[in-house]
Amino acid sequence: MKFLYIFLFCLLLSGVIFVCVWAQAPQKAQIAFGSNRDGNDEIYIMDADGKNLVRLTNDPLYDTDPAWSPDGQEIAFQSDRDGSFEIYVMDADGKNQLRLTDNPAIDGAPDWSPDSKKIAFTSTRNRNWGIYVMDADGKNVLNLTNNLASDIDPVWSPDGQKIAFWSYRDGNPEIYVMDADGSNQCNITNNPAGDSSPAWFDPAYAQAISPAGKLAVTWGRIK
Ligand SMILES: [Ca+2]
Ligand SMILES: [Ca+2]
Ligand SMILES: [Ca+2]
Repeated sequence: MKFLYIFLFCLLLSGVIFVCVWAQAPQKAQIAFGSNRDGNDEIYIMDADGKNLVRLTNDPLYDTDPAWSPDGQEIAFQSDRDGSFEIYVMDADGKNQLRLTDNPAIDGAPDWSPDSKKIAFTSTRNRNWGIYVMDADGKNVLNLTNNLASDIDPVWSPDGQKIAFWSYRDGNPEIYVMDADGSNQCNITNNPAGDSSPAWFDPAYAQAISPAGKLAVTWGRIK
């Protein structure tokens, strides 16, 4: 009888392991990009080797600047299909295209938080370019920068704690970092030349999200 229980327990455990590993199995690498190859700007995806090209948007106006949610489920982008540049989101296969912003100003440059729950973006809705953040469903829009100079191109840090951007507030383009709630805005370049287009890299985070690392963590937790 004890043998039977051990056998059933092992059977159950192997099932749990299979489900967990299957759920964590890395998806194939894909690239989203913008192109006007079909007559106007549209969003496309393809495999990392350029194969299996699929067009996701199909309207006569601009659809640009795709940003894949870190969980791989959705793609945010900007479009002026409704008259003003707004931020939209769609499933990664192009279905369920949904407008998140609704404002006569220009809204663009979406960037997802690492947990896929928020989107940072740039907007001209308050006199000039500023950095804003909203929930992934478009609710709770918050202005994180509010000054007379332009603040643009927010990029979320891999740990979700900070947002980098660039700003003209000190007389020439500089790279700034702030907390994700907009506090502690700090000029980290501070020189008379133009400094722009920040991009994050965090080695600890890169290891944590690599497919091999993910699998190892999963197995380690089950054991
Ligand atoms: Ca289009
Ligand atoms: Ca708008
Ligand atoms: Ca500078």
